[in-house]
Amino acid sequence: MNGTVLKAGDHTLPLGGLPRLMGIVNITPDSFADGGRYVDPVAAIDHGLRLVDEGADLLDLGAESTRPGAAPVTAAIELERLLPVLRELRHRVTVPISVDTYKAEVARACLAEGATMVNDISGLTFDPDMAATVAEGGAAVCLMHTPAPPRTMQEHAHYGDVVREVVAALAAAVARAEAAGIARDRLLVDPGIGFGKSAAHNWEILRRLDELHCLGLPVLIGASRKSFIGLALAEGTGVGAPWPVEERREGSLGVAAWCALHGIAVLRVHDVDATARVLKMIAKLTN
Ligand code: HH2
Repeated sequence: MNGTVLKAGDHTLPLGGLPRLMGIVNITPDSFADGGRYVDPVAAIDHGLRLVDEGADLLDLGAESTRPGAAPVTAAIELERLLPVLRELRHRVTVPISVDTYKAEVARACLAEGATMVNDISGLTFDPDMAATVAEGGAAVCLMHTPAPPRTMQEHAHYGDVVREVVAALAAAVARAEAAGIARDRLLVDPGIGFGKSAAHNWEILRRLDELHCLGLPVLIGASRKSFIGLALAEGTGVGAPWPVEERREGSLGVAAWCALHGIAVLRVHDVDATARVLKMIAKLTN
């Protein structure tokens, strides 16, 4: 994938070397890893600025937790949380700002306020207006796989061959995007680690990352601090499983290193500083 770029609004982000880092800003009371820490707009803005200082190439603003079992929030609540943060950050950072939403109304309002990418966990399936909204806004879009909305997705964690089924679903999402007029250089695909998948499914997808490249599009992976990492860390330690979220940093970095060695274009991470340091070492080893 050397020589490829991601276009997001007027931004052009070169891809093809080591992964780009997408720093997570969760403006939520209940996100699984950092719920409540950045629900205050000032704290969220400071966090976004810090992530960019630490090396984030993109920011992903989210205002609705999509952890397993999470209840949806209204578009009005999402916008109430997102807009003050977006309005400030868009003038204070030069990196593209993505909004993590599956609601076209939220995406449209954020694109009008300076966001240039939509991170849609549903791969353009939950809201019939999303594909046109992204196309009209000239935005980039991350097409993620989930078999169902967060509240019920773990009931759908049943696959024959998880990688083949996820690839087929992502190919359908790409077709939806192209039919709506979204150019391929505005697309990312994401297998949706932890979304309607067991820990075994997540490891299977990660072991077989190379197969995701058959779509011919840059791949984003969001594994940071997820519970399958906490479960793996607990194995053989006698400590109750899974390890708590604040103890999953090294595990997340291990997975990030693996992704970097398997052609992943973008890593969606909480710990930008530490991940950037891991990538520096990998750059030395692979150049
Ligand atoms: N994971 C989460 C949210 N959005 N988007 C993409 N494209 N890929 C992911 O793996 C992904 C995502 C869940 O992580 P987080 O935002 O930290 O937690 P929460 O949903 O509880 O806010």
